[in-house]
Amino acid sequence: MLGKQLSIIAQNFADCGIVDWVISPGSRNAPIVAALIKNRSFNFYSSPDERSAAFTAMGMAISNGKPAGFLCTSGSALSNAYPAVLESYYSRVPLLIVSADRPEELIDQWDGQTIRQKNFFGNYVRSFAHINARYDELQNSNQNIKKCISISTGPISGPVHINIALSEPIYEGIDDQKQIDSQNSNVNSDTLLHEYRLDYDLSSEIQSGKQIALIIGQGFRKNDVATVLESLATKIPVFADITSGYSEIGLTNWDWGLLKRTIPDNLKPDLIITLGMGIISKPLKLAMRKWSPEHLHVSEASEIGDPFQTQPKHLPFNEIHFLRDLNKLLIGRESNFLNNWNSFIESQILIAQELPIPFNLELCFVQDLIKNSDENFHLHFGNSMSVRYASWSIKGASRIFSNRGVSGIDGCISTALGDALVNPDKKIIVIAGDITSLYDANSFWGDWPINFHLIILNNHGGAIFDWIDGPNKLPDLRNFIHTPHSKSFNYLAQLHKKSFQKVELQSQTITLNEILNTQVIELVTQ
Ligand SMILES: Cc1ncc(C[n+]2csc(CCOP(=O)(O)OP(=O)(O)O)c2C)c(N)n1
Repeated sequence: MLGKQLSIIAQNFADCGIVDWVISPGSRNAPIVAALIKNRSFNFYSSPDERSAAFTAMGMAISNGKPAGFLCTSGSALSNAYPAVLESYYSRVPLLIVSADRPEELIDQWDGQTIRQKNFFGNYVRSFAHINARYDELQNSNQNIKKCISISTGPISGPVHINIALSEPIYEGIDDQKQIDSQNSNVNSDTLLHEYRLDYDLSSEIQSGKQIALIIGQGFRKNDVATVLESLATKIPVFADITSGYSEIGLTNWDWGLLKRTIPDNLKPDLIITLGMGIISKPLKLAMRKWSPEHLHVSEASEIGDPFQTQPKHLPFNEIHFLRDLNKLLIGRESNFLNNWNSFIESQILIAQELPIPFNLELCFVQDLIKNSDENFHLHFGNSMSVRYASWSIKGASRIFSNRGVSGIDGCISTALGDALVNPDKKIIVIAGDITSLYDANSFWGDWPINFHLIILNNHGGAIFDWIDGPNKLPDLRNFIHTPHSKSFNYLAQLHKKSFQKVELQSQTITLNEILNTQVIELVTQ
C-alpha cells in the first residue's frame, strides 16, 4: 500500500539524520508530507514560494553542514528551487531536494503541473535518485535514499535530488498510524572522509626562503584548523575572507587596507597556499593575477578552481595535517614579510566617513554592527554592497555568512532565515540592500523566529552600480541597471505582520537593542 511505502521512505530520511524540513504546498506532495508528519522525528517549516523555501532549507545547513530537506510538489514548483540548488552546488553546502512526481507514463501527456523531473538539475546536483513509491523494490529505494544523502555531505558537499513518483490513488493509506521501525541505516557521513598523510616536500620549499602567504576562501569553520591558523598568523601573512569562517584570524581589515591602492611589488609572495574556495576581495585577486606566484591549494576535495589564474598545484591533503606541518616548519624562520604587509595595511589612508553618500553611512553602520556583535551573533550579508561593507570592517567574534557560491541576490534573506530556524540560541541578523530585499520578499511569508532580524539598507536602487566603474559612467543605463525606485518597506512588513522601524540614517541612529527588538528595520541612506 502506498501509505506504508511512503512511511518507510520517511523513516529512511530519519535514519540518514535529516531532522529539519521546509515544505512548500501542493497536492501531489501531500501524501509525502503526511508520511513525514506521522514519523514524529522531524521539525517542519512551511514556505509557499519554492524559491525562498529551497534557500531556507539550504540556510539550515550553512552553520553546521547538516543537510535539511526541502519538499515540493511536481511541475514548475520544482524549477523554482533551481537558484538554491546552484548556490548550494557552488558554495558546497549540503541540501536535500525532494520532489513529488507523477508516474512515468503521464509525463508529456498534457497533464497539469507535469514536467520532466528526472535528473532535472543535471550536473548541478551531486546525486539524483528516482523512486516510484508504489512499484519500486523497497530495498532499492532505501539504498538510493541513503546513498544520495550521504553524498550530499561529502567529500564535496552539495545538493542532491530525490524524485518520488506517486501513482493513483495517491492518498491510499495516508491515515494509517502504524509506526515504522528504523531501516537500520548504516550510512555514516564520516566514513566518506578520506585521511591523507602529508607526503609533499614542504620543508625544501620553506628552507628556500620563499615569501609565503596563506589565503583562505569561502568554507566551513573547523575549530582545530582555527587554532593552527592563529599560530600561523604570527609567522606569515594570513588573508582570511569574511566567508571563510576564520575572518577574525590573520591580517586585520586587510581588504579595506587594499582598497583603491596600488600594492607595492615588495609585498609579492613567492608562494601562496590557499584553503577553501573563492574570496571577495577584488584588489587581492587582481594583485595575485598580476604577480602570478607559485600556488599550492590544499583540499581533500578533488575539484578545485583557479581564481588567481595561477594554475595551482593541488595537494589533496587533510588541511589540519598540512597546516600543523607548515606551522612547525616555520618556527624560528626569520622574515620581514609579515611586518611589511602589516605596515602597508596600517598605513591605509581611506576614511569611511569620507566616502560619498550612501556608501559612507552604510559602511559606518556595518562597521559598528560588526564591532558590537559578539559570538552569539550570526551576521548574514546580502550580495552587492552589503557583503563588501562587511569585508571592509574589522572583524569581531560574530560569524559572518553570505551566499557567495553564485552571488545571487535572489535568496539572501531566506537563507539567513533557515540559519535562524535551526539556531534558536543565536541572534541572526541579515543586512541586505533594497533590491535584494524586494527580490526575496517572499521570505517574509512564514512566521519568523524571535531570533531573526532583517536590516534593509535602502538607498532606493542598486547602489553597487554607482560604485563600480563602468555603469556609473553611462547615465542611459540607469533605469535598467541601477533600477531606481521610491519604495518603502512599511507595507510589506505590515502585509506579513512583522514589526517595523524606519530610520533616516543621515539624521538618526539605531542601537543594537532596538534592532534586536524589531523584525524589519529599514535604514534609509539616500
Ligand atoms: C538573481 C540575481 N539577479 C541579478 C543580479 C545582479 N545584481 C548584483 S547587485 C544588484 C543590485 C542589488 O541592489 P541592492 O540590493 O539594493 O544593493 P546595493 O547595490 O544598493 O548595495 C543586482 C541586480 C544578481 N547578483 N543576482
